[in-house]
Amino acid sequence: MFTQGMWGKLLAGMLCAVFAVLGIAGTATAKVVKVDLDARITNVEVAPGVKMRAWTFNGSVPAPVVRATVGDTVEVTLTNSDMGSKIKCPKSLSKKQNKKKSKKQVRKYNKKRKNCRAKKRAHMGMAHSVDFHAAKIAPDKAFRSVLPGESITFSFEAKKAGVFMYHCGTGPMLEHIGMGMYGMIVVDPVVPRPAAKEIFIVQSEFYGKVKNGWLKSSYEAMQTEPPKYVTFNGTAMKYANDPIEVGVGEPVRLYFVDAGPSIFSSFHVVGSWFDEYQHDGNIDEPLHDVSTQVIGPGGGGVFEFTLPEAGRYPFVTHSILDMDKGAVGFFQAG
Ligand SMILES: [Cu+2]
Repeated sequence: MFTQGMWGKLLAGMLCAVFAVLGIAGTATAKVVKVDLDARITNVEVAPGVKMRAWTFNGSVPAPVVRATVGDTVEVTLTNSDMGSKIKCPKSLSKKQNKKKSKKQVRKYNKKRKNCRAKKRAHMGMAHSVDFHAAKIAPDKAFRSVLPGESITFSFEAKKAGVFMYHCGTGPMLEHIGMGMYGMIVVDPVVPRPAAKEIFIVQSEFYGKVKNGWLKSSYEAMQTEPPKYVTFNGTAMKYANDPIEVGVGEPVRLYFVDAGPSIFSSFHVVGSWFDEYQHDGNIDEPLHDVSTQVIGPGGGGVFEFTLPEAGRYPFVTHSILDMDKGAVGFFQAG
């Protein structure tokens, strides 16, 4: 979980930090927010005791929360460090080598070589890109794919306050998002929102079968199967096992993104309702007194609420099948 208090630590701890330097564009306080994203493969925990070899930005799923203010220039540099595995496979047999081996030995050797080459193909470095939903920009230039070892830099002005997804947009996008390449950007209004406890949640789902403590994810599973896990911040049951502490009556602001790739969220807090819901974090036209809110893949919203008395309050996607797959957590009040 990312809370307001952890924000500074999170930034400082990232190998590829998201940091800001003073600039001159926009309002008097506008700045340039530099965002360094590194596309690389990392092992992550998608459920208690279950790991996955994920495709990531900066080694985590979801990727770090990026934060800017309306008027800021967001300068994104994406470096593609996904060089794949250096797997060496046996060479094909020469005629001379072939003659020296029995038919059974040749079959065994060729099978070993074929399996190795398939494994190598599956772990080859590949192109990646990054698409920011907070940007109004020509995507064929800014969001274009970069090959392993290359990088791209582009800038956009944060024009609209809100909460937005960013993700790899390289095809097949289902696979690149399904493997873990997404995060959240929060754009604050120039006049800051009132003080509140801030919580950042990305819902997403993972596909495949579990074998020996590893989720074997695949593009085919994403196309043909229901998800194995539906998660808040990348791990099934994360906040069921480690509840988020909230003060009784304390104003809570929850920034939410549904990264998908394909499952809608129906977000709800048991025992409370949302005093305010801002779709995409749009401060101009909030809804009031919302019990349950649908947010589709690629969308986001800001929930404002309080917990009225001491107790344990589940927060869930009220799409119950998905809740049972891991999209449930607790707020502990008092
Ligand atoms: Cu990608």
